[in-house]
Amino acid sequence: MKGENTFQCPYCGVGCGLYTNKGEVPLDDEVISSDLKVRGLKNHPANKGLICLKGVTLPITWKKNRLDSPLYRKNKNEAFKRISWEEAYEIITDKLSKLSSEEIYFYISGQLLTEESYVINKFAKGLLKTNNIDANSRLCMASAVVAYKMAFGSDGPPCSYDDIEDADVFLFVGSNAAVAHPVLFNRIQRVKNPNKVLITIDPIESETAKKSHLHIRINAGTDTVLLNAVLYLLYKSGRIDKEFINLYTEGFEQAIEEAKKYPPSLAAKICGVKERDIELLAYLFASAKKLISFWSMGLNQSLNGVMKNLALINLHLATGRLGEKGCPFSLTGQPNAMGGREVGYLTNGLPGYRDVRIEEERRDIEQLWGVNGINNIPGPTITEAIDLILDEKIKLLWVVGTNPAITLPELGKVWKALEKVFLVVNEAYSDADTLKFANIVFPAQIVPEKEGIMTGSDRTITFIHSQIEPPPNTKPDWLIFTEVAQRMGAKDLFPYTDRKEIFEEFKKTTKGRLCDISTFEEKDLPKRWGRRWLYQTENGWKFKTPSGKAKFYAATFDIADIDKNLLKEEGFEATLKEDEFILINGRLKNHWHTMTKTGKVDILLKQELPPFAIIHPKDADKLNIDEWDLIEISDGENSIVRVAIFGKIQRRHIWTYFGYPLWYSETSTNLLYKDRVDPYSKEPDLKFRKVKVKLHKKVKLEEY
Ligand SMILES: Nc1nc2c(c(=O)[nH]1)N[C@H]1C(S)=C(S)[C@@H](COP(=O)(O)OP(=O)(O)OC[C@H]3O[C@@H](n4cnc5c(=O)[nH]c(N)nc54)[C@H](O)[C@@H]3O)O[C@H]1N2
Ligand SMILES: Nc1nc2c(c(=O)[nH]1)N[C@H]1C(S)=C(S)[C@@H](COP(=O)(O)OP(=O)(O)OC[C@H]3O[C@@H](n4cnc5c(=O)[nH]c(N)nc54)[C@H](O)[C@@H]3O)O[C@H]1N2
Ligand code: SF4
Ligand SMILES: [Mo]
Repeated sequence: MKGENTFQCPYCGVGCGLYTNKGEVPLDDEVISSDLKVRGLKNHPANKGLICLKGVTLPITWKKNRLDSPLYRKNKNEAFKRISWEEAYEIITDKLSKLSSEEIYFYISGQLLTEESYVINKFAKGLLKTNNIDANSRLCMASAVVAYKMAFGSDGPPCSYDDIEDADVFLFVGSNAAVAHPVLFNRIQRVKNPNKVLITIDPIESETAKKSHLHIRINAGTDTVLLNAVLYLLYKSGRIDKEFINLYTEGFEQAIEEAKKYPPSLAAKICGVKERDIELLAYLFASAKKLISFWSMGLNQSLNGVMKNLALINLHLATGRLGEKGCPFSLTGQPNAMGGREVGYLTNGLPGYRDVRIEEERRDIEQLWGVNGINNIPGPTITEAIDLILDEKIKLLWVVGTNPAITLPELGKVWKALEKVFLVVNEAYSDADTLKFANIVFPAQIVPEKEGIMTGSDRTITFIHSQIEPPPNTKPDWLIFTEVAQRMGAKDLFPYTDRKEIFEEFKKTTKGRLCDISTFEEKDLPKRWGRRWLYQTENGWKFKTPSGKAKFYAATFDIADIDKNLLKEEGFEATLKEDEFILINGRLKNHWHTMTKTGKVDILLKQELPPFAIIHPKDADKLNIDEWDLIEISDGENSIVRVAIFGKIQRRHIWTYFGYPLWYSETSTNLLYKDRVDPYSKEPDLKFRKVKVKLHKKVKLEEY
């Protein structure tokens, strides 16, 4: 145990401040009774002392199945050999030197420290001069980022957690915050306001829906229509904020023209909701004291993801619900997806919320780094890179802090690509599924073994003090990249001997930018960058768009796999044959994605069902499916097997978990999702797929 005793939780984007006492790390599951405790930090602005079960059980995840040596194999059918760091560095530098920059690709993660994302981004864009770098945020926040930028000129979230305590209406659209952002949800539940209303829009009665006053059980993929209908009603009844619209926005007419296409009666049919629910939403947008809408993957991961976002932001702009009166609040998923935005780790980004396409911004960074020729064309996204691997254009893939063998869409194709490419993986655990395809493995340290910063959903940066000794022979990701760069002769660009030097360099790139943290000191953290209401000035609102005004958009509706005309004429069910369903998915309360950490915690595992899918009992009945039978879900090409569980889900929808690792379920959910993407954000449609469902095996309960 070393350093001060506080750190940020390495799980979700709430970004809770946690602390440890000075106990020994237990080697088994006795953590609850052991003398080592992880608890919520009382004076942290995100959680104010609260913590969830994933946070409490962190210590159990720290020691099991850790990698403790670099591994190598030339051929993927051979077993790995343990090699020294020097040998591993020799192999990788040799390999890199023989490839052109465009043959190399980096796929990184919102779970890395800001310093780490910064260094890897610099390695790609500054040293190799390639924009072949993307992160798992592409599967996550990309649509929200693009929509925020379109509407506000920047993707800095406009408000903060401080807005929660005096709000009265909380709208969750495609967000299961009770599961995915539990401490935030807990904070909302604690708000003492007799007029408080929680509403959830979700095809399934999620944990959040259960705890809400109203659940609007919408057909998957149709949120744009619902939200347009709400705008239409607000407009028609004159309950819009004309002053705000005139002073601070542009494009209102376009948005209304589009919204007019969806009168509530039509929208109700398309969305499978009651007209009255649309009226109620309009009423709340018009009359709430302060309305915050939270959204997450139910909106972002869609062919229509950016438009879903914009349709929601339109409602806030039309009713002037920013700042004192509310906020459109995109919940980030991972602990440091926000830090990733700050360093610009996607295909088009540069540090300090900059873009490779903007000459001046490129020059800034070239000057700061002392390099020339940063590439001005955004690189391919990760799903495009998979195709480029299969086309033999990309020959080396370096994966850091993500587990694409489970979480990318169209896994059949992804596995072929991972098999084909020379794969380098920085990973902490020996049982992560992506390792099955690797050539070189670098054993990585995790939070809170290493120190550094992360930024939570509301722009609050927390310092992670190292809490435990890392396993011997492991290194933090920033050091691995620094040492490789140094061996490639780039000591001037990567002179770091200490993580703090990277922090100081990164700070300089933010000077004068929206996310300016150039004066932040580690000792001041946790601290939020920007004003509480990011786009507010002394004289009203000023956005980062060229005109300074926020922008409405015509939020056009699109949907995959479904005949849109039939949908309008006859409604959702009419578009599906009797055994056809829409497969949706989401998260489990006690597990983190591919379970490399939470899967090691017995008390979390014991609460879990075998791989299951939730289906409406009436739909199941028609297919002769009883609860606990095994069912097969297929798209004609691939199929998965799940235990049928009955639940309150929209008819003809079926829900499962996407993150089961292969040791937990032999059949991976993402075999069924396609890599079709939103046209603006290139975020894959990871939540919507037409499938067929049938009985796989009748199961007697004794068999469980
Ligand atoms: N316990 C836990 N917490 C996590 C994570 C985890 O793995 N485990 N992961 C973190 C990460 S990276 C992220 S991105 C967040 C994600 O947080 P969320 O987005 O809240 O999580 P999901 O369960 O994926 O999706 C939310 C809901 O969207 C619904 N949905 C699906 N399709 C539609 C649709 O078309 N419209 C609407 N309105 N709803 C739809 C699903 O039924 C689901 O209930 O969670 C973070 N927190
Ligand atoms: N169908 C469907 N697919 C989805 C989603 C969905 O809702 N539906 N959600 C998408 C979203 S939002 C997300 S964010 C992704 C998440 O998908 P992934 O990022 O692939 O999932 P994780 O299990 O979080 O993988 C993180 C990996 O990094 C390792 N790791 C942890 N800490 C460190 C570290 O400090 N350094 C290194 N080198 N490794 C570390 C972990 O052991 C783990 O193997 O899944 C996406 N895929
Ligand atoms: S709410 Fe999220 S950040 Fe907070 S303790 Fe739980 S998993 Fe960690
Ligand atoms: Mo995510």
